[in-house]
Amino acid sequence: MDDARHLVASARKLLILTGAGVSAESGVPTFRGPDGLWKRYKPEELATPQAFQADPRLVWEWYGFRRERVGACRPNPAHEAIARLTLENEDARLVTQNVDGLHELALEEAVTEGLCSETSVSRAAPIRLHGSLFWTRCTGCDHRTLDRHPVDAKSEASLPRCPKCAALLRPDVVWFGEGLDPEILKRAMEAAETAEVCLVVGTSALVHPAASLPLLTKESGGVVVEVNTESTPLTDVAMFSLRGRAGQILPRLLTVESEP
Ligand code: BJW
Ligand code: ZN
Repeated sequence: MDDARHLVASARKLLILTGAGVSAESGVPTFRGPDGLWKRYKPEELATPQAFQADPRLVWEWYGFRRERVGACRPNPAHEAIARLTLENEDARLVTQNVDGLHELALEEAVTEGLCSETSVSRAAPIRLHGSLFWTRCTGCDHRTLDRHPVDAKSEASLPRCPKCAALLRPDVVWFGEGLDPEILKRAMEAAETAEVCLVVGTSALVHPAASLPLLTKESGGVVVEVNTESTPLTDVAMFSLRGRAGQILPRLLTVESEP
């Protein structure tokens, strides 16, 4: 832990890549853990454009359920430690696969507590690889909107529709087989290529291109540090792999102790 803490603290450029495990202690179910299943469906069966085309009501029901569940969750000490670090360190970047908005909430709470200004919050905002649970986009036109309302998924007729063209709205997230926003991916890849340390937290590292970002850091001469309750395909690539809960490890890992 001490060696990893010194390494992270000494990095001039730091990339933090997070996955569902960082929100597990907030009560957000991970995708592939024991509580990752919803009804009898695996996330891989619902998070696809094919599933939405075949049964938009079912897919919206799942997203409505997740919106409600995530809407009641609060950031945990891992989100808070990351928010503090990215607010204090201009050369730290946060890239997240999560769609739950808890990193953003931790930043907003830091402003409310007077720990930082609105300007530093926009600089520290996470690069969201897979979109957001609380945004929708139209399947027929370019309309996109923030939407925190409960979803009425009783029937196909009650699903949310576009105010501009009346086509079905869909969650503004990236499903399997869909390309990531090229501009967002470019920013994430640049951050990975220039990072001296890539700190990977709470991801199974199975989903690409997100899981390839730490490899970019390594190929560019940087090092990888992993925090996870279990080993992953990145464990062998990492210089340090810290086994345990993000909410317990990150506050210790990211706290710079002042010299006596
Ligand atoms: C804790 C903890 C605690 C628990 N503390 N840790 C290269 C190789 C092979 C395949 C591909 C490839 N490149 C692309 C692909 C295909 C595909 C893919 O990756 N497939 C693999 C699964 C085989 N990728 C795609 O399709 C991507 N698109 C793409 O590449 O497009 C290319 C293209 C170009 C041009 C035209 C068309 C296409 C898109 C991927 C989108 C992923 N979307 C989802 C759903 C988002 C919306 C939603 O939320 O509903 O994103 S799937 C789901 O997985 C979600 C997550 O962000 C993502 C990653 O999951 P994550 O975060 O790792 O969670 P878990 O549950 O897997 O892991 C949790 C971890 O936490 C575990 O390790 C625990 O141990 C740990 N943990 N508690 C610390 N307290
Ligand atoms: Zn529309």
